[in-house]
Amino acid sequence: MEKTFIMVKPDGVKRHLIGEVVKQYEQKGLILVAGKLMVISEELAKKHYAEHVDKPFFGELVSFITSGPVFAMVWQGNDAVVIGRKINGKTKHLEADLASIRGRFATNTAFNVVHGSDSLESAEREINLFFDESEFV
Ligand code: RTP
Ligand code: MG
Repeated sequence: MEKTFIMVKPDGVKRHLIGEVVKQYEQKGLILVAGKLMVISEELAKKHYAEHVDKPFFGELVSFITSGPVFAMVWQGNDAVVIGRKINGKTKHLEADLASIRGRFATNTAFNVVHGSDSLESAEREINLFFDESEFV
């Protein structure tokens, strides 16, 4: 069984979309094994987005993701990583399928409501960054 790290970003929390995101994952049949509301520190944000450190939008990305509470989750199931990417939709809001979370709710590439791990390796890294063993149910 795979695990993936999914997060409702500050814009999604402000727009009251936690329930909508959780519902999509529950209805698809993935199992929630950890979850918490938290504010990300600058240190954690820089580690989480380390792959983007050289991108022109890195500074904005770190200030956005630390700007308010996020809802961090770990979902488990067959092919959880790929399913998570499909449920969330493509990064660029104009390319996101209209049935996906970003397709339905995002009107901007930067403020795109949700995060999802892009590979099994990323999922393991991100889960370890955000959760302790003791937080899994
Ligand atoms: P995520 O990591 O949030 O699930 O998104 P992703 O894999 O689909 O996209 P990624 O390339 O990892 O980009 C991370 C986040 O950076 C913001 N972004 N802004 N201004 C821009 O051109 C731009 N491009 C990306 C988005 O918030 C994206 O989700
Ligand atoms: Mg990514």
